[in-house]
This record gives sequence, C-alpha cells and structure tokens, in this order.
Amino acid sequence: MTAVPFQTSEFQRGLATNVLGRVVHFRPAVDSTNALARTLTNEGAADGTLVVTDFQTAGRGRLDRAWHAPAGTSLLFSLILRPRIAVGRFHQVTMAAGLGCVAGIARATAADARLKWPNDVTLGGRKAGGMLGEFGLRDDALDYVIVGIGLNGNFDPAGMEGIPPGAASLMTAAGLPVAREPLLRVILEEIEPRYLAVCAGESLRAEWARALETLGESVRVTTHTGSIEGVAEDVGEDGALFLRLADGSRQAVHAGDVVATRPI
Ligand code: BT5
Repeated sequence: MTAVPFQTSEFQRGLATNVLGRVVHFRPAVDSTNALARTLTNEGAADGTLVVTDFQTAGRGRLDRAWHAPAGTSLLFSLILRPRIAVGRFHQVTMAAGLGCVAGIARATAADARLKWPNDVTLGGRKAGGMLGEFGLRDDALDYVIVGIGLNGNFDPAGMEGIPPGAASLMTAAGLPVAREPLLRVILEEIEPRYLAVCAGESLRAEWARALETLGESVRVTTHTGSIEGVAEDVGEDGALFLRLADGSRQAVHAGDVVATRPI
C-alpha cells in the first residue's frame, strides 16, 4: 500500500480546465465528500467546485451503503455542478463524469477502464470505483448536481473489510502505484468537455453505450421492487437500461444492481 498525502498545489499545476476544479476544498479527512459538497452548495459554491479528501469516515454509496478506502491511497472526491438543464437530464451529468473517469484513467495510466451500469468503474471486469450522483431542486428546477467519485488507487482491496471480494484498484491492475494528483487533473480535464456538452444539450448516450461493459451481457438486475433477468441490449438518454426478456419483450430499468448471469 502506498499512502502519500494529497498535494492540492500539485493537482492544480497546469490544470487545463475552465470550470472544473478551479475552486478546490481539500480536507485531510471528512465524513463524506458528498456531504461536505452539499453544505458548500447550500453556501453558494460555484459550478465546478471540487471537494477532495484523503480519508472518509462515512463514505457513502447508493442506498446508504458504505464506501471504504484506506487513508491516502485513493481518489475520493465530489464535484459540485450547476448545469442549467432539465431535471430529467440529471443522469447525463453522471454519465459525463463516468466517461471522463474512463478517459482520464486511459490517459494517465494506460489502464483499460470501463463502466458497469449504472455507476461502477471497472478494471478487467472488476469494480475499482463507484459514482454517487445526487441533485437538488429550487423552484422545481435543477439547482445542483453533486457527483461523488471513489476510485481505488494505491492499495490491494483483497481481504479489506467492507470491500467485497473481487474488487480491483489501479495499483493491482497496473502493477504500479499511481500518482493521484495528475490522475485527478486529467480526469477533470476529460469530464469538462463532456459536462459542457451536456449543458449545451448534446447527448452522451452513444459514448456511454460504448463504454459500458454491461451491454450484450445476460444479466440479473436487482431493483427495489424485485429482480429481473434478460439481455442488456441498450441504454436510453436518461440512463435507463433496456433488457430483452426471455418472452421477447423489452423492459426499461432505471436503477438497480447488475450481475452477469453467464459469461459472454
Ligand atoms: C457506489 O455505490 O459504488 C458509489 C460509491 C461512491 C463513493 C464516493 S467516494 C467520494 C464520494 N463521497 C461519498 O461519500 N461517496 C462518493 P454502490 O454501487 O452502492 O456500491 C457500494 C458498495 O460497493 C458497498 O456496499 C460495498 O459492497 C462496495 N464497496 C465499498 N467500498 C469499495 C471499494 N473501495 N471498492 C470496491 N467496492 C467497494
């Protein structure tokens, strides 16, 4: 395990963005970067504000699940975004973030990251990161989107408490420790054009579909109402996954957890 404190000045050196990460709130430790981001949002934080930490005492996944990472090893950050888009397009902001992660990882480490529907980052088919998108409304319009991202860096997740077996990290995938500051820098540089495209009304659906390892797989999706099996055929603009069921019908799923039911 390689744990080195995050250097904000190192991250900012040469950062080629106009919006993302121009304002940075770094904390050596925090409960959850998403929680701090929400507080800052309520205080009027600007579009693109970055919250980053070395350690979370209450890192969160979806449905109040926990996110764990040893101190100083990983990327743990949230972006405060204030896109002027319809509420229904909120998922496209998370898509922009996921695609930026994959492209940034490729640029900084040459590792082949993919996305797993709806919000995982994978390396070699193993979960190496996750995204947590949250939004707030004001007068029925989208006020902010907070995208929190955890990306396993310089530790081996095998056998770690709270991390399921089979998880990966950039270090286990690449065999070498990664420098977190330049990695975060290029990730934000890759998210930005995609985020601005979403703000301009463009669609990321095609790029997202290409990055999703889930498409083409036979899967079981567990949702809050039960589980459903089928072949993951496509994704929609709003982030829905389209499943072809055994009876030939097609069903859209909007949220859930996916497992492959047989190898492709
Ligand atoms: C996610 O949720 O995958 C979204 C995780 C988002 C974490 C970031 S860190 C920065 C920001 N601040 C926060 O408080 N959160 C965000 P979900 O799909 O619900 O997956 C959660 C599950 O992943 C847990 O229940 C564990 O089983 C597993 N898990 C926890 N830590 C992990 C890790 N380091 N690597 C792989 N899997 C992990």
